[in-house]
Amino acid sequence: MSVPQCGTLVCLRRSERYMRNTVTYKILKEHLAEGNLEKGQSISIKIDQTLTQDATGTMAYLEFESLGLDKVRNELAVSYIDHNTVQVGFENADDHKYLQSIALSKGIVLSRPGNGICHQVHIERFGVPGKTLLGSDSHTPTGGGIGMLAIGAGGLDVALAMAGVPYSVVCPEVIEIRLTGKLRSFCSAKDVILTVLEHFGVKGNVNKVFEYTGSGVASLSVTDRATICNMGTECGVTSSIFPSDSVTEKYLISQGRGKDFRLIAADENAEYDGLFEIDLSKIVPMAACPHSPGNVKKVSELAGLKVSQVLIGSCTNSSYTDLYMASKILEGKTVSENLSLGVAPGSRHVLSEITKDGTLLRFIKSGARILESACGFCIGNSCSPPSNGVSLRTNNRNFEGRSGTKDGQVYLVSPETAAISAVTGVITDPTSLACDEFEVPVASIKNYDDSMFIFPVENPAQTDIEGIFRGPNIGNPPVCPELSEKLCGNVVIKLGDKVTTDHIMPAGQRLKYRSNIPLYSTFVFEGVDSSFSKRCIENRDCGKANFIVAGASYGQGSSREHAAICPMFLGVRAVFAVSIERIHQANLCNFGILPLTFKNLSDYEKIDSSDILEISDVPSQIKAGSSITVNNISKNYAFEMSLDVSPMQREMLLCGGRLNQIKSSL
Ligand code: MIC
Ligand code: SF4
Repeated sequence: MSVPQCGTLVCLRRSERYMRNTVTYKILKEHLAEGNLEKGQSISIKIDQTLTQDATGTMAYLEFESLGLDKVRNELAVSYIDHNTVQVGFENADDHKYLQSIALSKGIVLSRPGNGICHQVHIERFGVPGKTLLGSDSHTPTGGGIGMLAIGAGGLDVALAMAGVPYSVVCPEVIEIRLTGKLRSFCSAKDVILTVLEHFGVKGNVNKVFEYTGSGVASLSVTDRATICNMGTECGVTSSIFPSDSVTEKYLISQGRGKDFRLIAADENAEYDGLFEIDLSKIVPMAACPHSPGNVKKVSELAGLKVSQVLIGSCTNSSYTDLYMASKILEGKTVSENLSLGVAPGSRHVLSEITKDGTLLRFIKSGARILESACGFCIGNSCSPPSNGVSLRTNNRNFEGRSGTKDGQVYLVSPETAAISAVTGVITDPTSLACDEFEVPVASIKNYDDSMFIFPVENPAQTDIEGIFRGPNIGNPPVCPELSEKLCGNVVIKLGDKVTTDHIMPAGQRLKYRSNIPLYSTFVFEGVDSSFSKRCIENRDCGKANFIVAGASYGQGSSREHAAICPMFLGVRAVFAVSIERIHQANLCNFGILPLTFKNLSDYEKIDSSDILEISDVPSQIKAGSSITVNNISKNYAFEMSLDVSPMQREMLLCGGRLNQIKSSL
């Protein structure tokens, strides 16, 4: 059977009207603090809400502490504990205590471990259409599902937003993704975003927002929309957003938060920088194949591949609807004896809902292993697949080694594809199911149980935790070195394209060292080149600079600022790359590392690992403009790199990083 074509990309010429009339620009305009809403220009926007999670949160709060403020200054700050919930050793437990105590002291809402994954819970309890949200997690744009302009950033940027400092960002291009039609049975939101990824890929989409429009939007629930916005991150966009409509209103009412509803839609005459049209009725089940979310194929092309493991959950696909659908597919069947099925509900609320309607029982009867409502397998801290095993997962990232098994073959699929494949033991197209679609009951919450949040109190001294707790794993906030007149040193590593922050700073079993920079730094590029940190330390200790050379799309994936802080600690002073992803570029600037991009691709080809490079008159070259002259001492030639940074980033590089720059101005 030939598969219908479902998407077309059309480029439009930009007109002045688009700025006023898209959802993105309406929200940006309401929040504009500095600059003009001209695409490509540097602007600053007021941030209403912030979120952190524990893996990035400890550092973000150490940085916030170093600003010396009594309380957070933004409307709402929420600290979630959802990533490091595996407590082998004292480190994670100590970090949780630190997070609880700092939240209490600074006026931050704490979501306790067990309450669920930050993005799922934030949509449920705090997301408000039309507001801005900055989160120290790259999947913060999940909030776009409820009509928020939600952006992922490094911990320091979030710390500053909590201090009331406007967030600086490049005014984005807005790409319209126009949806028509309605999804067919057993095709879902995950298949939509995988179709988007198939077209846009994982690089080349920096400084864009994907804005969803069209008659098909109304057929998608808020959690479907959240799934789509969540994985827009994999394309590298600044954010993704849906309008706020009657579906949003119903969702908020179902969460007991009808008062937070506000209608936001693009005007009829809104114009965009590009258009991608998707007829939902032509969407087919899709899968992202190893080892990139952009390596997308149709499930039908993969059918029959033997599977060792199936995992349903993560911030992408762990809503009530996702779990209900998967459980109905599993009903009355037992998972194949050659594989293991795990299910992690996205929140405590989802977990409690599925206990009421038979969903949980259907999972248990099918032989599924019920996992904690947390990131768990997605961040590689549990459920690693067997060697070379095929793992089918509903999460958003399948970078090599992220699962904890270096040669694990991770495929990203919808809950429907995951569930049917768990029964057959091989990759199976769910549309081959010979039955009608199941009606998903609409959950209506009378009394949402907020008891696993700890809300700020007037007088923190009256509570149990006195002062701020610091275990031995918690270090001090990082200190950036002063900028030198001359940088001279070795290329310590030469990398190819699409190096992710998981390559730079592994998570999984190393995640518990997030609060201990000297120790965590010893694992930089661990899986790529195990002697990297040792070489860097030797060079650093004899006063030499370390340089990283990389191909296109360096630093894609996670927002973890540790991928900049730890290299900085090891003496890395500049990254020379073909291109650098948005959040990582900002993190490099925040920690005083020069983010340089090649003007000529041939210069990338010419450099070899261990070449000695020299940059003279560094401060004056940074001040002078966007070109930096570099000498390759080993090969005796000079070449030009671009320093493509905003005026504020230029300032912070001159100060040796953002922390140094900001302290004096608060
Ligand atoms: C991820 O999915 O990679 C993470 C773990 O959520 C990260 C944050 C982190 O590294 O702590 C992210 O997406 O930003
Ligand atoms: Fe957690 Fe995975 Fe979502 Fe990151 S992508 S927030 S690790 S569930």
